[in-house]
Amino acid sequence: MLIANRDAKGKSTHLAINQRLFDDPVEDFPKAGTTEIWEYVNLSGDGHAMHVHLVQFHLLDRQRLDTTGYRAAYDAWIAGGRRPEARPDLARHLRGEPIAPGDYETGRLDTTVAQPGMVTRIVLRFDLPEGAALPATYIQHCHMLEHEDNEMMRPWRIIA
Ligand SMILES: [Cu+2]
Repeated sequence: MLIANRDAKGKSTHLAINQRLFDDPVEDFPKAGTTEIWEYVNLSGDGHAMHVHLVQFHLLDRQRLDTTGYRAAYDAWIAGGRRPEARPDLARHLRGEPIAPGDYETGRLDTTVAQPGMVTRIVLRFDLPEGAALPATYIQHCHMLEHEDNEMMRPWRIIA
């Protein structure tokens, strides 16, 4: 999940996840019952308190990245039509080794800080509440009010 300013002026409250707005079509379809690693790639200058509804997760690690290079590659990918096979390779932009979570953030979480200039990796299992029907829509968002109210929120659609 890319966290970045979405306007040319770079307003710190005008951020987006994957350069999409909340009401844009769902693009992420985890399968119910699967365990997945998701990455928050924070290209903005601030930390963001990323919060996931209905699923608790563990913080796996964080790793620095070359934000300028990755932003250029990502913007070029968007300009080229977001073809899945042409998605920029995040691994090429990573810098240094993964950094383990702090002692205070090793338990089950529903919120973690995506630090600026870093990839923050979380591990989550997409379990469904008893009796829930598929497909189900789960939400993730930044918990800073000015951000979540300015579209820094995206759905996941959980499928069978
Ligand atoms: Cu935020």
